[in-house]
Amino acid sequence: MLKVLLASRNAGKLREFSELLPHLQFVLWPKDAPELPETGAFFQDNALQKAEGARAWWNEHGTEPVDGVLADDSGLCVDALWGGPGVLSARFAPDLSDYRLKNQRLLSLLPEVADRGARFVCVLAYLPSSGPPFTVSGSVEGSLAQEHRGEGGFGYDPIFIPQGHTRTFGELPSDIKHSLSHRARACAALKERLA
Ligand code: ITT
Repeated sequence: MLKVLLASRNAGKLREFSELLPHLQFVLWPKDAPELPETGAFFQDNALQKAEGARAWWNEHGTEPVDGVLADDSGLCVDALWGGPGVLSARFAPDLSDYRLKNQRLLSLLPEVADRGARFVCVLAYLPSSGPPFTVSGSVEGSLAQEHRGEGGFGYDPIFIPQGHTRTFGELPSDIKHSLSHRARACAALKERLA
């Protein structure tokens, strides 16, 4: 079983990775480790930057050897907001800590008649202990709900309705999210590359 350092502090992502990639043994990013910078303009840049930052820190401070380092950069891209908040999804509305309020703020930015099209995007960067790094990605098309609906998932899930459904990711069971989400698709591509 590959032992992989998961360079993320997002509890929602951690839960999904353990469900989507049960054949990997994850080593979690320690609580006392530094915040990993993500200053790029694209998901791919940020995923690689986080993975490289994590590997450099782990090489010096790590407590056990790992076979690889995995980082995820993801976000919600809204058509009527020119693709925003996109790579800035984690930093949207920094004055609000509660996602119910963040989601209301985001929805309030859309004019009533606006196109509600949106997609979730996920880029994973993998750095093997030997061999070249690579990235894989996944996305899911959908639309924005009129209001925050459901308590499942995390982040923007309660305002995102995947194409072909009427319920938000916050309302749908996690196995449905895992059958079509941006992260599930990126994880399927990662699995194929690691095989
Ligand atoms: P790490 O960098 O530690 O992994 P982060 O939360 O800062 O955690 P990102 O920079 O990739 O991660 O930000 C992605 C944001 O997009 C995340 O904070 C959520 O708000 C949102 N997001 C990503 N995937 C999501 C999903 O599956 N469901 C709901 N929201 C999601």
